Amino acid sequence: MKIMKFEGATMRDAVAKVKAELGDQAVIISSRQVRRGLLGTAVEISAAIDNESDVEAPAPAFTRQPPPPQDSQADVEKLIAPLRSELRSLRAMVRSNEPKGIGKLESEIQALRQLVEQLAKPAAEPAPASAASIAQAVAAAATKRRETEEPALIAPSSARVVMLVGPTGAGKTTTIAKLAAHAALVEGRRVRLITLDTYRVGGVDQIRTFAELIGVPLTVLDRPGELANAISDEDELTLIDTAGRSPLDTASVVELAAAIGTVSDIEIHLVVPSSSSAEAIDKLVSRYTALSPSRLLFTKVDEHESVPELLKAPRRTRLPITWVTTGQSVPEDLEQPTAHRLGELAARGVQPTTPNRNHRAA
Ligand SMILES: Nc1nc2c(ncn2[C@@H]2O[C@H](COP(=O)(O)OP(=O)(O)O)[C@@H](O)[C@H]2O)c(=O)[nH]1
Ligand SMILES: [Mg+2]
Repeated sequence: MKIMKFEGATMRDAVAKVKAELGDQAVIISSRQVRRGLLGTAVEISAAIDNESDVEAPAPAFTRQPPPPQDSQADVEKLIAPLRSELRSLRAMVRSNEPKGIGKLESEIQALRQLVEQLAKPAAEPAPASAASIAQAVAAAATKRRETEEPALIAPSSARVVMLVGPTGAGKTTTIAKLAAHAALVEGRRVRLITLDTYRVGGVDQIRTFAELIGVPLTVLDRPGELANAISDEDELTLIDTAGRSPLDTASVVELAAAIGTVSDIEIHLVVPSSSSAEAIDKLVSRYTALSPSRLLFTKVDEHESVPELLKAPRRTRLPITWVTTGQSVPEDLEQPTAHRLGELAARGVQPTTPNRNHRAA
């Protein structure tokens, strides 16, 4: 509280001074008449003013807090509005006890959480390429290349002229008969047989018997050089039987190779008895190289409990298999195996109960 004294000629003058100085809130505590000069008097007033009244007085500008601007409040409201409505719908959902909606909501929240976590994660730095990782990548690429270049185990026959070559007694003539029977009797194709096996006594008789039984024409050639002229476009399939010769007789292979030089669309199958070792097969392949056989034909698979070379030889020699033979019966014991079937035959041979025993040549 502040107390001040005011003096006026009259009481009215003194009060006016109080008010002028301290305002209407001032409280007059006391007043008295005082002597002034020899004859004069004056009125003295003591007045007080409460300091707290100052609070009501306008404060200095810098102490005042500015009210939030109208625009930012509107922005906040804008942001909050969708949340409010979301909350309202959530409340409504919970109140209406809608389990389906809640489940959906939960999964949405979960998805959002995952998204936020992902976004929050620092981007993964690409691993620096180390020598080891480069070597790994190179090795993987090489493996892939090897896989794509992996020689085929099987391949269908696609030529119009098919010739069987191979050692004596391998089963060439019997197989020719099976193929001819299948093509002519099952597929109804126009088939011709040609034999070059005039070397061995009885060779022609054997195939002639088959030709007559099946009902297909047979051409007997004394010399391989006559071959090109014997092949006719009118025949849909020409099957050529050849004589087996001594492993030392390379001249006959060269002669045959020369004879077929002018024959187009010919496919040569190297006939391999299933008893052959890997080494024997490789020797056979190199012996017949001049003829460039394109297939291996395994015979007598039925005589073995397993024939691993059915899988190994095609890969090693890069000569796939079209047919295998599984017995002496003509025409039944001939199969055109799938790779899976080839695997079965390689592992277990011909099982007596195997239902697919007689896969007919396609
Ligand atoms: N067990 C069995 N014997 C076969 C098979 N193929 C041919 N043979 C027999 O092997 C022998 C020789 O057959 P052949 O066709 O004359 O052989 P080629 O000299 O190569 O013409 C004959 O007794 C055939 O019956 C076969 O798949 N399984
Ligand atoms: Mg023969």
